[in-house]
Amino acid sequence: MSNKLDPMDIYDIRSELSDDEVMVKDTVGRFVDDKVIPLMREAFEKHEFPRHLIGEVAGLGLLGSTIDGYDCAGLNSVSYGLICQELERGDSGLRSFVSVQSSLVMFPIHTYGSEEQKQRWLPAMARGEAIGCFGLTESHGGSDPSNMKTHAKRDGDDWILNGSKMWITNATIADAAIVWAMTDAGLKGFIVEKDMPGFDSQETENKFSLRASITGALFFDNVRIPQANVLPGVSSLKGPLSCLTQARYGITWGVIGAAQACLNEVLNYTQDRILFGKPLASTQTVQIRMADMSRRITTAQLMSLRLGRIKDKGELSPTQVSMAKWNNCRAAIDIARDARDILGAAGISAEYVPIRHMLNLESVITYEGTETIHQLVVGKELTGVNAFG
Ligand code: TGC
Ligand code: FAD
Repeated sequence: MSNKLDPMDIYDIRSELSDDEVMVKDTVGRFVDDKVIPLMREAFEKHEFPRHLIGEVAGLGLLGSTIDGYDCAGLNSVSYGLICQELERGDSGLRSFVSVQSSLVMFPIHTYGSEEQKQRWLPAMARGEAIGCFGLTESHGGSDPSNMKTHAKRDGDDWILNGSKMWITNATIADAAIVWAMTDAGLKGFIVEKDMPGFDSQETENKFSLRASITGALFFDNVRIPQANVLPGVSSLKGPLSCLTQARYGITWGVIGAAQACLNEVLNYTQDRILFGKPLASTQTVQIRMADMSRRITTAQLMSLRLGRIKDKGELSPTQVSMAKWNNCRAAIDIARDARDILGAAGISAEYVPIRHMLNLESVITYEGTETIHQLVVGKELTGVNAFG
């Protein structure tokens, strides 16, 4: 039997990519193999985000990569997806950093910001010299951001911001936080700068997931924000939700990378693991389990590629993103859990990647809309009935 298919790319997605997209994938892939994978195990165990990688990530043009101008790379959406996939093959934490900076901070500044805000923040963020975070979730329920308590009141030319945000990626290293708050004039986005009096952040410790990523809370105690720091283009929840569509799209690709890393690990392991006198890879049940991983990865790849092509045509619907975020996160977490099991006791060791990816994916399937939220978005599309209310 021929063995010509790439086990990580059974349907030859690579042949569907342009030369530029292949170059992006291979360049980021090499960076991940050489610089990211060797240090992620330790970073995860030490509960540390490898900050020194920010410069290299920026140097490769991976921050705000789809933005045209402002020192950004101006890549298409498929390239952005491939970047997420390759980074998350290393670790979801580094992909999270790039997702937040690109889709949740630079995207809203670019899409809804004033020219002055764009000039001030985008080039610095593309170079990794300024870090951003995105504050939407509050302690009383992240799934329902319309029930937001954080609020801002007009005071002359300024706004006075009060409230708090929880579970915020990059919280304690951010130079600027995009903070969503209710006002008498509807929901607005504020660029809160790290040195503004009354603004504080605190890291969330003891996480069992995304340990190589910084997560924290943001606190606002009468923070005075000048009008110049308000995003002029947002007046409703649609603003932050549109940012989530960008980040969720990237996640659909990212989790494919995590799943590929897990499949790759068990493909290797089961060749050498001899049980009952033969390699584990030769048993029917283990082959079926690995074939199922491959089937699910292939389905996810096809969904994300199609999504990217639709997005590049400007025809993307948030419901299509929800379906892929649901499908691909579910596939990846199931693959990681099954890969961990195939490794037996070794599967609980950090020496092998599945358990780290499995633990990370518990966050990834939760943030940017839980699985249930995405199922209900699809249900609403199909039935026309809103099950959230
Ligand atoms: P709803 O009435 O449905 O919508 C309000 C307005 O927004 C529009 N809209 C969207 N627009 C763009 N993209 C989307 N995904 C959109 N979803 C809705 C909608 O058309 C409407 O527009 P208009 O013109 O009619 O005003 O709002 P709702 O309050 O009923 O909520 C719907 C729901 C539940 C889907 C939404 O609240 C939701 O998505 N909840 C989940 C929240 C969430 O995902 N939070 C993520 C926080 S950030 C994060 O997790 C970062 S992790 C990053 C990392 O580390 O990688
Ligand atoms: P809840 O909203 O309290 O949900 C609890 C459970 O109820 C879930 O299982 C959910 O699916 C279910 N549920 C909700 N609604 C319904 C319903 N209508 N019917 C049935 N079941 C329902 N947020 C940010 O704003 N910025 C960030 O940078 C960010 N980074 C994060 C990083 C990490 C590591 C994590 C874990 C989270 C991060 N989040 C961030 C928060 C994330 O978006 C929220 O955790 C997520 O939206 C879910 O909110 P919640 O945790 O409050 O859960």
